[in-house]
Amino acid sequence: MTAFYLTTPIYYVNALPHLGHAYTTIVADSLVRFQRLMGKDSLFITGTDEHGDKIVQAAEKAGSSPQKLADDVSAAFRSLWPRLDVAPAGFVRTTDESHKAVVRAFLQKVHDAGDIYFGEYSGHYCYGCERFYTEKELENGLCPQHLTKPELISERNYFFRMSRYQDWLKQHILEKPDFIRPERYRTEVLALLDSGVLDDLCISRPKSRLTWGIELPFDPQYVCYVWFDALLAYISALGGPESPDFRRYWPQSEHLVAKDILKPHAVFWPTMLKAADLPLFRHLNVHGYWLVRDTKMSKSLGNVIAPLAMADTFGNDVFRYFLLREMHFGNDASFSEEALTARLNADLANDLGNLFSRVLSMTAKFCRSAVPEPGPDEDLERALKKVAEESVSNFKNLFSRLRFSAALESLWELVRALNKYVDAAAPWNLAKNNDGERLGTVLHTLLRYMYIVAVHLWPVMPRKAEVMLEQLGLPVGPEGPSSGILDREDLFAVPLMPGSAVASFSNLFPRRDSEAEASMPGWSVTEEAGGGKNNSGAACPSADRVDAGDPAPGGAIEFSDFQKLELRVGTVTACEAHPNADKLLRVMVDLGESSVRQIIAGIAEFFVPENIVGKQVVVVANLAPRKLRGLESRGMILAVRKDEGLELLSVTAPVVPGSRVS
Ligand code: ME8
Repeated sequence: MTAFYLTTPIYYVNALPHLGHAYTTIVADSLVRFQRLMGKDSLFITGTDEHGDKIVQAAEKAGSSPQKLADDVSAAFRSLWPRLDVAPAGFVRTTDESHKAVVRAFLQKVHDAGDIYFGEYSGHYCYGCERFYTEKELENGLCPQHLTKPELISERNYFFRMSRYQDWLKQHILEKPDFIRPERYRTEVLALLDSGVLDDLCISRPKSRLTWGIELPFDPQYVCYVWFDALLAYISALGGPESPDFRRYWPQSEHLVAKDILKPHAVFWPTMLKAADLPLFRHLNVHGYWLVRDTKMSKSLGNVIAPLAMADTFGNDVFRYFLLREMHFGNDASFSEEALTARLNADLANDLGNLFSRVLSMTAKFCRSAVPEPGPDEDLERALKKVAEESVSNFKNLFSRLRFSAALESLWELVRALNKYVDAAAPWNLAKNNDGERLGTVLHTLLRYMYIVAVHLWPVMPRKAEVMLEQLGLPVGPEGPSSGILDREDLFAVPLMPGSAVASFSNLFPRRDSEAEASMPGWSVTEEAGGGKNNSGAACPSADRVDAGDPAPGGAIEFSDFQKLELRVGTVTACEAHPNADKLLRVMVDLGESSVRQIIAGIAEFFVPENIVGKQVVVVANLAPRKLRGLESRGMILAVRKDEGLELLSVTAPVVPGSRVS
């Protein structure tokens, strides 16, 4: 089995994990899950970078010691990952003894080979960046990253002969076009190598100035520069260059970083490996920055996004989907709760969630939730197959090249085609006309492709994909679908057995409408404006309010007022109790649109939910959406009072869902 080894940066312990760290690590997790489904023996590692001035200063500021700070923050990173369903195979701390041993051996080897020398250096040192800047690199005399004045330091130090490898590195990048990707970062590194002579790298700090680091094996008066230490975590995570895991995984290694640490990864790291006579990694994958409403995230601006808060609000899977879908890998992206809500409502609730909801409720209604026997394919199925094959082939191709957003967009072409197929094949008409064979073909086809969608989504949304597969009667364990499944020739030969049970109801992605929620504090279902019970004849509570501008009950309205009303007949495809309100039912109504509507109706005391499924009802279809006890209602079902009960308005003979009442 081919191996696949991926690393995230080894994060500094001077700050708690934020959205940026979560993004890189979620990408790593998704990519490794994807490669596993492609049949590779895949793993990724992450960890914490704990040495250096930056950490000493942060500890001082926090009134702590570097060790205590490192212990606390490292633990915060480590415990975050499982909560985001991120499963690294290893977690390196640069203060681990095993890591220190790898660093010392590496330093000794490069020193013995003559690529580390002792010399005098004076330069502009920025403590924030932990590096010297040349005159040329400063902007108006200030560090370009921190906009602070660097200190002029002159001291004797150890240097790595990096300049020696400049031409070799350039040649390597030219020969391997995807060594650094996307292209814009490759171009940036080539421009840097072309702009002048590469300086040698100062790789030590005298203990008189800094003790919090790994002591140089050839001079106890010095500790190692933090980058020369941290980059080696990618190797120490595998047990060092002599280990079997190194031999197995290193030839297939890839790194994942953001643009902020391009130079250490694209210049320091390959030259270090070359000097130590170790093979290079295969790819350096560089992504852009998450901005918050187009502004850089920063503590001082108070806009640092805590990943857990977002994952708690939206759910892990929605959060993961959003991050991969919204950022075009390589470019910056803007984070906002509105953007997250929009993706949730459009892609997940409307497209994917509704597909599952409507197909499973139709299978419940027409086939008692048993997978039907398929008949022969017709043109509609042949066209769908073409879309599906193209969609998943593009998905795989794009995902493996880290073009996650485009890959998901490509998978959504299939999701949207499936919704259109429902509309075109109109299973409700087939049921009405007793065309059992064709109905079986249509529902079977839908269930099969829903399985294909769920399997492809597992790397991005593992928990939701597991629920989808369970709903389809094809559950998988926490390890997910079987390794290599996406690479199989017979991917489309889905193991759906006619007669096996599927779920009768699905509500994968409840919509969110924060504005509507906020605008309706204390809204009560049972109390209308005038007090007592509603007797307006409306079954949906969203019409119960009598606003100041409403005509008085019984008052005349103009014909043009009536024309504003869009009344349509719809078929109830599913119904259940509202999770947070005794008097409400959550009714799913098929109005012949691309997706089924959710209507929250105050009729729970009059109806058993199952008894409404399959009925045709009259719906006010153009009512503005409102949120009722946390669920969005998109319309109103009409009813009429009868004695102590309620009758739903209906038609005397079945009509096509969506037919207009006029
Ligand atoms: O640089 N958008 O650690 P670090 C996207 N210890 N990703 C972001 C981001 C943002 N706004 N902010 C941070 C270090 N990241 C070194 C690395 S590796 C041997 C040593 C992510 O804690 C992104 O992956 O500053 C970035 O490269 C990394 O966090 C920097 O993490």
